[in-house]
Amino acid sequence: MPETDSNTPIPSIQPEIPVPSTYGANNIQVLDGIEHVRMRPAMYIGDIHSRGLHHLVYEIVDNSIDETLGGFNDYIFVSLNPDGSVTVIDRGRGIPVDIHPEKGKSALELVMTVIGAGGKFDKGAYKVSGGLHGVGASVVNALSEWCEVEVYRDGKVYFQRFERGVPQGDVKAIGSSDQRGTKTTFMPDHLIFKITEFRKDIIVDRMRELAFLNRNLSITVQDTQGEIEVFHFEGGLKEFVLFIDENRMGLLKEPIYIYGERDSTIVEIALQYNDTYQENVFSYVNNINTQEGGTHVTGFRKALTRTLNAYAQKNDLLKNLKLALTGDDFKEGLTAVISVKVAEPQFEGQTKTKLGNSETQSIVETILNEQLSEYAESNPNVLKVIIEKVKGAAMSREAARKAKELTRRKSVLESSGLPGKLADCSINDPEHCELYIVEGDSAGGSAKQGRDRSFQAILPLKGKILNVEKARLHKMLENEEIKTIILALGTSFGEEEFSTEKLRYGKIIIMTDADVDGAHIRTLLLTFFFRHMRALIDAGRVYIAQPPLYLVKSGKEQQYAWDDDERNSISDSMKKMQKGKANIHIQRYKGLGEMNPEQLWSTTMDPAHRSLLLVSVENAMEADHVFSTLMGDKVEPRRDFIEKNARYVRRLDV
Ligand code: 0RA
Repeated sequence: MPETDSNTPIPSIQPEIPVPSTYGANNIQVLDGIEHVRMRPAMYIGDIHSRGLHHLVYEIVDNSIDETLGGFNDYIFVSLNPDGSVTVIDRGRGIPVDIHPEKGKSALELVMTVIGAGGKFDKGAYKVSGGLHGVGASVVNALSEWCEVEVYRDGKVYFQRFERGVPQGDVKAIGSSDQRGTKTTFMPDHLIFKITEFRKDIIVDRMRELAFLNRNLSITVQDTQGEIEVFHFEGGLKEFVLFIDENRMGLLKEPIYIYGERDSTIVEIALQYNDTYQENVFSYVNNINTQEGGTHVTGFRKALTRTLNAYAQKNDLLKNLKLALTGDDFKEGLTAVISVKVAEPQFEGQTKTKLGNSETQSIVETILNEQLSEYAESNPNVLKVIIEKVKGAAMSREAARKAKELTRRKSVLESSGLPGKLADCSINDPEHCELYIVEGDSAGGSAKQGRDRSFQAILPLKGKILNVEKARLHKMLENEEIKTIILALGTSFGEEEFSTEKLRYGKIIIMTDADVDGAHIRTLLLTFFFRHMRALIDAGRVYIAQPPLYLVKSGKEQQYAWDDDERNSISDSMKKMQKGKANIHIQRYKGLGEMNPEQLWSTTMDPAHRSLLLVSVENAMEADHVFSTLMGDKVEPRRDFIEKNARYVRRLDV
């Protein structure tokens, strides 16, 4: 994603919204609301790029999900239409079309035009409302060139059309039908969005997730070619965990599944242990991914640790372990999904994705304690496997502690504490400093000569770093390249010691060759940052450099190209200036080392001309899936993934 400020209001270019002279105060308010959304779309949907665009679909789908949570709907159809619009259909109760006594307008029109009206309607017990969700269909409507709603209700079909949020006539009956439900079609406004093309894979990821989270729901996605995928998982979260661990070896025959209700809170949990060393816990409240966790996750951890610990003690399974187990020991190789449905969720935290309801913690804790101890009593063999895994984690924790002490002492011995290979910059205000992590000594040499040494530091790596997907903590700390990176960053390492505040650079820029090896090294580095320094990615500190792929030369003229299309259009235009007589020479850069220092500076490192890709994680569950596919043990899924995704890879962005 390029660096942009999506909070900038959208000025001018907006077509005037014609206002009939008979409009009263109510309507002026409505129009003010719509105009505000169009002036500051990022306030409502996050940004005006790909993320915000796809958010429009989620917003409409959320309304259908509300109907599902209320028990009124079991089917959602999402179509990416050839003209660029999107259609969402459900079989819920249908948006009411009767006239609101005070406002003198149909409920449908109010839902579609009054910003914030969505939440005021009683849509059932477990409303979706967290993070950016729940801004309502009216926001989607305001940001659409046009939007058409059909309601199937009371034997009739009702219809209303809107343009840039403004109704084009009242709702009217246009036919009869024995169906129930709502059909919304909208065309995202190209005056608002920088990107207006929907990506099927992004939509599919979220629809699959929603289908896992709502076992009674069937979701169909149709793409612009008319191809259809259906998501329906009767096993619910159990199948979700199997999907997450598709590329890992499970230790239990099947995930453990827990379901319980108490005081109108619904708790659903599935968990599995696998043969890796990471923990993957994904949590949801009313179908919203709670990235920052919250009380439901705290309740889960407490109950898991307590129940397993108590069982192990009681059955004398820890006798030859010389250490006491800690909460962390239960995390190694754990994959779990926690989904709660809460009537009045309180969202907190930086991104409003942390559940605050204190009662939810004890509800989750109680239900898990009860059901997991019951499960343990009747499945002693499964418990043996889990406790063995936990003991292994405890012993490796001890080994890691010793290894860490060694690295600490060693870094103290080195006079500056910085790795010898690092060519540091001269200023030391982190905000203005950049660290280039570069593949190989020759590219490192070019980068060192080409850089602006006042604020750019260069760290050349000696080839491939360790694949951290398969390594335990202490193995990682024995790896020279990893140690070098940690020392250069200055952040320290590990759950307790790591701190973004100690980061010595404002930008960490991965700069690798444009070949297969380069892509591999970049993936290894991203795996490391994602698994062990995720906070740096979330803080927007990690970037990928974009060296050009081609140099197109004709006589004295030369231009760089970043992809095949650009290369072709440059060479075409060179031919036309020189009337077809041009002698065009195209050089394909395979390695950074093929560029001289000046070229590397002017194309890739100079802040005035370079373009960097910011690495961000849209969906942690999907990112985990990609990394475990690419870096895990199983070969088949990796081959499938690469074949399926090759067409999305242009400049191999993330
Ligand atoms: C308000 C009230 C009722 C249903 C809905 C909204 C509703 C909204 C959407 C949006 C997409 N699909 C939807 N389905 C239903 C309840 C109406 C009743 O009591 O019959």
